[in-house]
Amino acid sequence: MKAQLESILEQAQADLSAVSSIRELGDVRVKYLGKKGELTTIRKGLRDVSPEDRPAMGQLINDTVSQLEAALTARTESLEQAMLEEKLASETIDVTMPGKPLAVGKKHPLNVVLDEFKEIFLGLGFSIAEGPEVELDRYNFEALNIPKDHPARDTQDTFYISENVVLRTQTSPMQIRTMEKKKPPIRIIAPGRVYRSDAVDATHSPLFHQIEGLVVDKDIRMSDLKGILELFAKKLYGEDTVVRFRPHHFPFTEPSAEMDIQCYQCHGEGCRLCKGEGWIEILGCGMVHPHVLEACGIDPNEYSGYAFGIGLERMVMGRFKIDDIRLFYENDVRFLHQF
Ligand code: 2U9
Repeated sequence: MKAQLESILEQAQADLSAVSSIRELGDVRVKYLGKKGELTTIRKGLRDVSPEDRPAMGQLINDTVSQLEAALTARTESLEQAMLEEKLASETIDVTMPGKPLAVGKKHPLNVVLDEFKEIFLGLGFSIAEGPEVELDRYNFEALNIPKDHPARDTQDTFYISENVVLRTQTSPMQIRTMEKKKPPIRIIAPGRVYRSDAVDATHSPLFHQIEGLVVDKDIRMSDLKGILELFAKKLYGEDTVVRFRPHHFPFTEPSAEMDIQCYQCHGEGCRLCKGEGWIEILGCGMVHPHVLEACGIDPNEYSGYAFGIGLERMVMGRFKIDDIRLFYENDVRFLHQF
């Protein structure tokens, strides 16, 4: 019996050194200590041993079982340790590997200039107005001194949603809404998308952006308008910028003007950028028409105001020498990454 137990223990130790997983280890345990395991069977055979030999035999079996249990525990630990080491080795991070390049976004060129514009006017005490892109005819036209039969409506190529609802053709309705709600002094800029049913080409798009400004207070004069726009031009185009004002006509301002800057490329000599003119048209402006003030419930005898409007795309195209307006809306990263 003693020899038999020794040989079982020897065999079990050999089996244990051959296992390579916790599952196989379980199989070894079952083979020797399970219900029908070899040691369990020997223990059952004790009942056939004579009573005087039984205690010594029992002791021998118990010692063998203990040794096997100890061997099983040791092997479990060594297997677990090996598995842990393998896992750690496979999960090691090589900190010297080059990182994956991160695609960093860039500000859209329209936003580059719009943000500079906002910065300048916020610094001058203006606030930013916002409003709907789908507008009532009343705000887009009527209140701006453009009645139903006015020829200016033809030039605006309006998208009509219904008879009295349009996609705004200018950002001016935001100023009308502000004047309706708020008493002067008013000092706002209104940047945003506008829509005109234009045929698409290198300089026309049915969606573009305008920035308009409006100041209404007591004693506002044309000289205030000229002063603020000259200051704006110098901040955006450089301190040595020269400006000029030419008379013009808009239904919503009287008198009206357009502001040019002397060409920043040829300094007035005439070149391709300014089409030989020496001057580049930048914006339209004027004193708010008394009809417009009246339409918003502001007494034109008490208050006066000035307004101006700029096409953002045109300004950005000149600044960055972009020759096709469509590039702004295609979101081609090769284009966007240049600004
Ligand atoms: C109110 C009263 C008057 C805004 C103005 C212009 C002149 C102008 C154009 C510039 C290029 C539009 O994008 S563009 O084609 N705009 O020339 N805009 S005065 O006048 C206003 C606005 C609001 C209540």
